[in-house]
Amino acid sequence: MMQNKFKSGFVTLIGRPNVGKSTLMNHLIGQKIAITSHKPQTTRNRIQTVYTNKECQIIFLDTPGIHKAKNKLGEYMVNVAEHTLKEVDVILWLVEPSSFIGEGDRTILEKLKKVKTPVILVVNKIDTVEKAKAAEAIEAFSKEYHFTDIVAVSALKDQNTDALITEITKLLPEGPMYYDEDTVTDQPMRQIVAEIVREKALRLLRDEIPHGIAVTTDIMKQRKNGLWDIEASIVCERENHKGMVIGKQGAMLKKIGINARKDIELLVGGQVNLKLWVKVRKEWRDSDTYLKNYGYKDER
Ligand SMILES: Nc1nc2c(ncn2[C@@H]2O[C@H](COP(=O)(O)OP(=O)(O)OP(=O)(O)O)[C@@H](O)[C@H]2O)c(=O)[nH]1
Ligand SMILES: [Mg+2]
Repeated sequence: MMQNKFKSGFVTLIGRPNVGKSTLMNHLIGQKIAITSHKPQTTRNRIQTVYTNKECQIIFLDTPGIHKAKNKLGEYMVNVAEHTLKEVDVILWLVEPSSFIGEGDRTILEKLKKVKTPVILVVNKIDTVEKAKAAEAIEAFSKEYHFTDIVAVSALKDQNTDALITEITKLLPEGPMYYDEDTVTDQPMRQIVAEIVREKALRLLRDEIPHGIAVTTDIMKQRKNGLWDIEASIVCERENHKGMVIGKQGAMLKKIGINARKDIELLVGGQVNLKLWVKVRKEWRDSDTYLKNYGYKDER
């Protein structure tokens, strides 16, 4: 009997903000690497993760939601997402289960029409609608583009995600294992730590502040007894935002720290002593220097 050859390749997840790209990627790889929240524009960088089974290795690229940029950070984010379209074997386009195709999705459609890469339409969040609604969405979208495949899933409830892996595998070329089978990500540890802190801030803070926040990991050292000493800074745009991040008698900052520490301990597999600082950097989202300092560098 002929042995099937091993397959491997790169797969990007793109779509409007908040459609569930990061949630889906985390579920596909079986571990939480990308941060998620109900606020749009959560992901700001390309997050690379690895899925491996007996037949194939898939390298997923989670990307920032494509939106109308309002500052240099936004431009950077959209650029990161669009850039991946040209460097992958398969594109997963995530959409909400709605038959209304808005301006945001139309913009993405135009971009997809310009590339030759196979596109799988992923209708996500099917747990939130009746089956008929999901079918209507599929019909509406399939009129607009010739998708290689269409898969309806619930990333959150992990519904039908196996089918998605099967469809992706069909489209991958023969190729080597790029990473050993235990690798889940090659994102630097310090970056994941900063992202965890940002996630907790995003989830706990009022709407106006989170978008203006950046987090850096300043110190990360392990003591001989195994304990990790970690210091991170939360950067915000205004003095009054700093006050809100700290909260009454430090209550908010404390909450962010407690939540973040739990996740970081799971990540490093040990005890963590986490210290958080809060800084103000006015208009950092429009400063090339600050963007670079906070890890939002131009890809290429
Ligand atoms: N009910 C339901 N909610 C979902 C599903 N997938 C994601 N969500 C929720 O949708 C919100 C956004 O999820 P994310 O994964 O952060 O979305 P994203 O597309 O990565 O967003 P950006 O990074 O901002 O572009 C979160 O509150 C998720 O819990 C799903 O299948 N069903
Ligand atoms: Mg995301």
